[in-house]
Amino acid sequence: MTFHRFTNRQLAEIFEQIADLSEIKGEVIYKVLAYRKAAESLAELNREAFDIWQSGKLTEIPGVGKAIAEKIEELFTTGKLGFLEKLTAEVPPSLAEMLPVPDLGPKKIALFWKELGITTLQELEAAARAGKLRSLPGMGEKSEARILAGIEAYKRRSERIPIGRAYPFAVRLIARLQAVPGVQRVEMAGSLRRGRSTVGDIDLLAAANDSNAVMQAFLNDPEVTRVVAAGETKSSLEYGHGLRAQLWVHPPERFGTAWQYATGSKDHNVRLRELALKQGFSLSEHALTHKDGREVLCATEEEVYQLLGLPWIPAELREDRGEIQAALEGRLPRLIELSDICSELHAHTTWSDGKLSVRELAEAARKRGRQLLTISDHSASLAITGGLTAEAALRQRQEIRQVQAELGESIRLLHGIEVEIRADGSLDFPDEVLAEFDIVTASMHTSLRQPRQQVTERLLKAICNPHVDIIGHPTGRMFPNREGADLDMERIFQAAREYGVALEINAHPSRLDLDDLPARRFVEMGGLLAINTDAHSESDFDLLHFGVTVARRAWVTAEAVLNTWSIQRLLDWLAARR
Ligand code: DGT
Ligand code: CA
Ligand code: ZN
Repeated sequence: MTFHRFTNRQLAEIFEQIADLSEIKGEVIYKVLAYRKAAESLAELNREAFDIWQSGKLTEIPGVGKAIAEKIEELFTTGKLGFLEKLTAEVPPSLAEMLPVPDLGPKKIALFWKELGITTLQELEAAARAGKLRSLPGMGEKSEARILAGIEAYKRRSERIPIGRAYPFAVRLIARLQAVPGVQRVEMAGSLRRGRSTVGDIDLLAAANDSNAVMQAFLNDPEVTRVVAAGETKSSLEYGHGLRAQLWVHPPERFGTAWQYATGSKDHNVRLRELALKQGFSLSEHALTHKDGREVLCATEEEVYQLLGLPWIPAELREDRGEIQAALEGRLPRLIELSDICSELHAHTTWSDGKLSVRELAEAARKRGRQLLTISDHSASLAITGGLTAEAALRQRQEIRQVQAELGESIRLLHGIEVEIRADGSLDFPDEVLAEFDIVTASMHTSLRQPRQQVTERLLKAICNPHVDIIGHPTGRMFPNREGADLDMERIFQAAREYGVALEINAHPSRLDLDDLPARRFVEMGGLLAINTDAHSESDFDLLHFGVTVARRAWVTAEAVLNTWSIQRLLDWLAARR
């Protein structure tokens, strides 16, 4: 029997769609919520649901009960879902696209559909402009205008913002707000502080006794295009270039509870509030409050967690992925830190598409305290980068030796290569050429849209090559809009662990590949990671923190990351592989 291997993402989308359409249909809310919960849980799963199904354990997935498990099974066995087919025959699927529009709930969507036959956002906008909504039951001129404004806001609101854009913007904003008199501190909160690779908006939190001055400074920024909300403790803005930011201001003695709240995630906060309740507290944005009404103010987050009997939990872990349980049991990992990194294992020079010479690159790395730098230019078949031929690599090796002699012991240089994994899984250089490099990173840059089976086999072939030490940016994804290859990660991870090949977390914010969940899974299996900047210019070295943040979100300790090892240990590891 052949099965239909739906990915977790596909399954999540299916249950999300069922939730949306059931809600518009008027299904009881607990059923709608159950579908949503299942969708979320499937999307966050760090193993393929298909494999879980094959071991007969679908109902062990949080939020997956008997009814949902049966639907998943029907999808795997038949490739279809009768329930969804019936539902979409009843409720036009395009209606679901209107749900995220402000002021437009499921009830109104159903009303417009049933009364006016409206099934798309464009039709709705046209009807609102023509004044056709105001005469419907429960509607009026005002609610019609609100819906039009909601549609406009929705269209203006762009996609999630890559962290590589949001972070530097937030750093500048913080510097400006910190300079306002009376402001004690300004910090990132929300998904930005938790280090997600994309953020919905920039959340900032300021400590000040009087919010007025800092709020005014926030609002009176020439780049602001729209004030979404302006209040004493919270304001929210849009900027011309599609960024959104909100600022909370709290008195310093309440900063801890406020910062904890605003950092989220929402799910982490929900769990924490449950824990607080069990201990006779209620926890809000403003304070911990005893049952008897007495407030306990917390100036720091440490106090909040301590009062609940927990160690402070690093922001990157606050995703409700088991961190509170781990904290309760005293087994939070000692997360890797930026300062643990001493080697860069992936960087480019003018020999391919980098901007710096070997000497300049080495000096840039040394200036940032790296003790070891691998020069790893592209190999020849990646023509757009002017990659190296085997013969050019030999000349480059001479130059690296020369620069090493000039720089002495201040930094150790390795001669690496970022060898192209061709569409058929073969590498750009024959074994005898690869054997001459100190370290070999193999990467895919082209034909990423190959079918799952093919692209997985291709990468497996590279992992099994005895000369390959690291796989660079394993999926090839790029923000904002290139999806990674459709890899069977579980097989990749097993092979990489078996052959002792490290997988990269590419720190460039347009890549962040591997991302947090797969990296966590791989390390839990015993795999090794490398965190590299893939520097093509001097300033690229400063992007390393983005990669470390991904690793922290993946619960990774320094031990699992090659770049934290002493030079001797790294060289021994490489020697043992040769
Ligand atoms: P984003 O902006 O979509 O990337 O995600 P977040 O996590 O930054 O979420 P956002 O911006 O909606 O809210 C910022 C923080 O405010 C969030 O991380 C936690 C807190 N928060 C928001 N809504 C709620 C809520 O309903 N309950 C609780 N406990 N916290 C909330
Ligand atoms: Ca946010
Ligand atoms: Zn590269």
